[in-house]
Amino acid sequence: MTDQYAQATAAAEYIRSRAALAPTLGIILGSGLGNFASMVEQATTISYADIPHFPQSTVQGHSGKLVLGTIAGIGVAVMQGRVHAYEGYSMEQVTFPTRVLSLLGVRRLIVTNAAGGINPRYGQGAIVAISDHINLTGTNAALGLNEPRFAAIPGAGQRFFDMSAAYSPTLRKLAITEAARQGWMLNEGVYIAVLGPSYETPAEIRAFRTLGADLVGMSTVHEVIVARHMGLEVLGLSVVTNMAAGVLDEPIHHEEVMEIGRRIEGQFTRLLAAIIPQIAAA
Ligand code: R1P
Ligand code: CYT
Repeated sequence: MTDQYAQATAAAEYIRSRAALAPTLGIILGSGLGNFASMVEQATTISYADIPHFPQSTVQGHSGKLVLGTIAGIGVAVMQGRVHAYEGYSMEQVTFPTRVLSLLGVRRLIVTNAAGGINPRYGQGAIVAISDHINLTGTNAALGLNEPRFAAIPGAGQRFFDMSAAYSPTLRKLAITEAARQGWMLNEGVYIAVLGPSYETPAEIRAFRTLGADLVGMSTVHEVIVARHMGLEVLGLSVVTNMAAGVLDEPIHHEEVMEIGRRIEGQFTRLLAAIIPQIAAA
């Protein structure tokens, strides 16, 4: 087994050598949502390929760049794209960037994704705050020897850790209030994660609805599990890029997923830009 802590420390040291600024807020941008990174001021952009041990994004719509700088004066580390287990990466590789963000000083994390809408009340293009998740990927991000040195706050970094408020109710409420202020309703929903890369079948989606899921995707839960292991506070936002299989009688394409991500960019950017200073102050 690799020494993930040593590797993450080396990656964080390399990033610090390139960017003086210490981020306190991390943002992981999902499929088609990468353009948000252009909001970063005083930006230093680092390719994942240049960072020691960092996994490479192989999926379209995930450009594979880490952007460090400020938004509204807050130090941020924005990941333009993520890696997924279905790309063939191990749990250690999938969670590596989240571990590195924490070592850089990130204590709050906004995870975003493109998701299929299971809840028929959602429309295509809806932004939904994740209230909880169901990890149906068949594996767990914290697999392997426990590494207490990853604790970001006292008491974190334990072998067994609580997931009962994994998606911070405080941060969620703040996002819901801000959306209402901007004149729209931010719904909450449960995200179910599958391994992928095949999209779900209509029978699976019917089953997931029965299980209590509102959204489906192939990411996020691993990042959130290690974030909670380290004691980071998490806000999760999904963009409903398509209705899930069988909800509408239409096939699902990744092109459409990316296209819808780009289409809601304005609304997504306005929400994030407004909540970032509030999250930093919360
Ligand atoms: C499928 O279109 C891709 O969209 C979602 C799925 O997880 C999958 O990777 O992307 P993100 O979750 O990375 O946003
Ligand atoms: N859509 C998506 N399933 C979907 O239907 N973006 C991920 C997974």
